Amino acid sequence: MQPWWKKFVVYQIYPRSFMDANGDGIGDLKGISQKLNYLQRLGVDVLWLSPIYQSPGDDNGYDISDYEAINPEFGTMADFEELLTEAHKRGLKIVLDQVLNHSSDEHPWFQESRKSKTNPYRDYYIWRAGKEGGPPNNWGSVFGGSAWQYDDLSGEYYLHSFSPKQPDLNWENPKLRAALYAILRRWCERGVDGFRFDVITMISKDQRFPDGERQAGATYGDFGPYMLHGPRVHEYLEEMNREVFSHYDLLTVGECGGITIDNAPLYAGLERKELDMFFQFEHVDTWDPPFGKWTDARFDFLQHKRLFFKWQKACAGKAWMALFLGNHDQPRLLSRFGDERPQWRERSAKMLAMSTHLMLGTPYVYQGDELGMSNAPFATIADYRDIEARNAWHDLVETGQISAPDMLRFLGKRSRDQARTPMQWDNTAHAGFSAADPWIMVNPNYLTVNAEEQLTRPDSVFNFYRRLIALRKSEDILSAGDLLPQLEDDAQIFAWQRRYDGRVWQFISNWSDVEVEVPTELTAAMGAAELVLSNVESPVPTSLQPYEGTVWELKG
Ligand code: TEU
Ligand code: CA
Repeated sequence: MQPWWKKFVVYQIYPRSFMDANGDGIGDLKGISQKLNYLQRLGVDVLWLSPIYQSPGDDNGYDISDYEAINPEFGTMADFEELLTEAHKRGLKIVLDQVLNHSSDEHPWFQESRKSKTNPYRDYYIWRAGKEGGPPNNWGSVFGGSAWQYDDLSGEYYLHSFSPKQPDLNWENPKLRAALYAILRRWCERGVDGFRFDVITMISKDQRFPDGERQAGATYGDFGPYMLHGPRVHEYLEEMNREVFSHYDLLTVGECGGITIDNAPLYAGLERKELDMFFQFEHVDTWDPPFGKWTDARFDFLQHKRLFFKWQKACAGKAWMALFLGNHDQPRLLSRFGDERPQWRERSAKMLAMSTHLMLGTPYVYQGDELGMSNAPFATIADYRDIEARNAWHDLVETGQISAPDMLRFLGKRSRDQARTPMQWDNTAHAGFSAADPWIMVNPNYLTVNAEEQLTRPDSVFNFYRRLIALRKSEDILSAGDLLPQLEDDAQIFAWQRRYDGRVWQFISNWSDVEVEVPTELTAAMGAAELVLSNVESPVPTSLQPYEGTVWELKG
């Protein structure tokens, strides 16, 4: 029997921006409960909630100060229990986000750890003496600045891969690991159905802590080789599996930045006992010179296609992959890979949905993508809320490296806040998200792009997602069939076949805004093909309209 999650679709909720029930401008757990019928209607099976725990909010909840308390902004444990019960009644599973690479500096463990070099919690974190009047090595943090913070209470530095308010936990310490596993077990006992593990590829550090390679002109060195896929990461995951996962029926997915086709079968191998599936980020973490992610360059279609085919081939029969084009750390997928212009908005949103849901793996829908939500017109840096955007402004604009207009353009294309604007429920004030001014601006296009309008319109993006999700339930070919890449060098068409049990499905899609002919190598087999699903009216197998996506069953 296949594990249940192979036929399932996961929906990611960013609680701050999903639905505000108590009118304080911040989404909350009661808000999610109110929208369960909507999610059930969409047909998704699993809800992954971005962190809901107590947190000072330096990184919107990815800085946890109590792994077992609910953030009061989101509600109470009773609200969580009600959400869990109501979700389960509707056949919806709940997967929690676990941030175990680091905690908040306000976590009691860290508060203790700081106190002295001999405190019993000292080794819950990574402390080192400085070198030559500076930090222990040259590593830079993901959010800018050094990855080490000096703490004068004990005269040592602690490691923080992200913000200084997110000290890295020391997985070398068996007591720390046991404490984390106990936390996970208690959530399982409460009835949660799985976990998404934040930056899980980073939990094991090279204990030599050497300097990292420094790009020309850069202030800091790269910690990558010493922190990604560190020496003990698989040992830890096997241990966590043995201590926690093996006792429950769970879905576990790793946020596996930097994962490669060689180590993916270790992290999420079908025969391994680590994680069920992994996220890879090669198609979204694209870097352009000279400022890395801060660029307004359009994505490269051929590169995008080749890397998905690479991953699909590498996973076949070996590992299981999570499929996605956007999440809470990325701009809106429609703005990035599709076309926002009114004539193409809905069609390209549907085509992108097909290209994800018709692959082999488990599709993830990020909240609002099922409506074709797009990037917001943030006008000034004051409109941005995210620590990454604000730090980058400080590091790059205030130092004169990038002009303000250029940086605003780059942020408009790449900032994480693009995915964090409130869900667009209807065309009333604040898009029906809240009775108050939301914590971050609403995209003004909510007047036309909203759930209420789409629920009743048969050809809406929402109803197209519904059909696509239903297809995965009714047709084993999508969850179990092989995937055969086609036209690997074609600059506009993304096409593949799925094959299972003697049946063949042909998917073809046009990623450009001009009509294209379908090459004869594909049309030759399409003679008696029967249409399964399309995003255009009256599709013909020999040519594709702009942003057309169609899937056919081949006969004979
Ligand atoms: O993200 C890990 C991560 O390194 C990136 O997604 C990063 O935030 C992005 O590339 C910056 O451009 C996870 C969470 O998903 C993210 O929200 C957190 O900020 C981060 O970990 C720290 O917990
Ligand atoms: Ca609220």
